[in-house]
Amino acid sequence: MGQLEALIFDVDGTLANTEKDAHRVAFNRAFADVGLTWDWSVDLYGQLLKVTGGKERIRFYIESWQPQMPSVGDLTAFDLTAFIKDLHARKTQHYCDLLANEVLPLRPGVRRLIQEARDQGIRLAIATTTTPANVTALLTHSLAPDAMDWFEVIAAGDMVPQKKPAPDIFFYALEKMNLRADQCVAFEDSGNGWLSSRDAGLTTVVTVNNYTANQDFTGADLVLSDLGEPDQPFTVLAGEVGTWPYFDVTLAAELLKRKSKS
Ligand code: XBP
Ligand code: MG
Repeated sequence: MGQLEALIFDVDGTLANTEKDAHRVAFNRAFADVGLTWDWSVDLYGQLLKVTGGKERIRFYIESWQPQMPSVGDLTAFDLTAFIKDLHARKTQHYCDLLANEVLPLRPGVRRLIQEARDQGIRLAIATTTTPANVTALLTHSLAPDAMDWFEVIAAGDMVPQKKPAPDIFFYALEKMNLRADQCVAFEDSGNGWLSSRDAGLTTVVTVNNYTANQDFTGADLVLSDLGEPDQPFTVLAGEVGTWPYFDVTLAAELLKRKSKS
């Protein structure tokens, strides 16, 4: 079992609560652009989140909620793919505009932990199913203008054939960093994300949110309300942290050490 070398972060739901107020809103704006009356409510979006990836989510919605939509039902499989691709490109533009215009706050402890890792020479990476442009928008506007340079690898979207819950995106990030799973700690917020990091062999810390609090994280190394801050301790939902009030680099290293002994 290795020494801690890197932290690998999921983006949506982990760095910030992007789904309800940003991705969902952007999807609805894209639908309106092309004259569709589809409205993804907060509740419906919660159901749709079981499918990762925006294009895949739109397809799942059409198949399950709009099966007889004539303009879609008459299309060939190729045309449906092109229709979804166009809709999704509009959604990505809306998402990036939204994050540029109203800054979405990072979740508790995220900025502190990233800064601490940088100060201690711990390497940083991103592993997400979202589109690369969305990662740039969030990191640049919500973390720091030069934050893209802080991450050695940004593994995102269609860079791998299979999105989460498949482990491919984490394997991709590990390969690019030339690291083994036992040298890294991953941060996730969802059941799909946890399955992905687990199957990549990564020690995983889950920080839940409103959409994911009731999902199954059996086997995760730690399940927390959030990363916590010195004046705003986390709540531990599963796992053992002793007296640690908030998540820091030392606790990440401790989790790897514990695993090597088990
Ligand atoms: C995040 C997602 C993403 C976004 C949409 O999952 O599922 O698909 O909702 O992004 P995770 P795109 O946090 O597990 O990576 O529309 O750009 O695909
Ligand atoms: Mg996520």
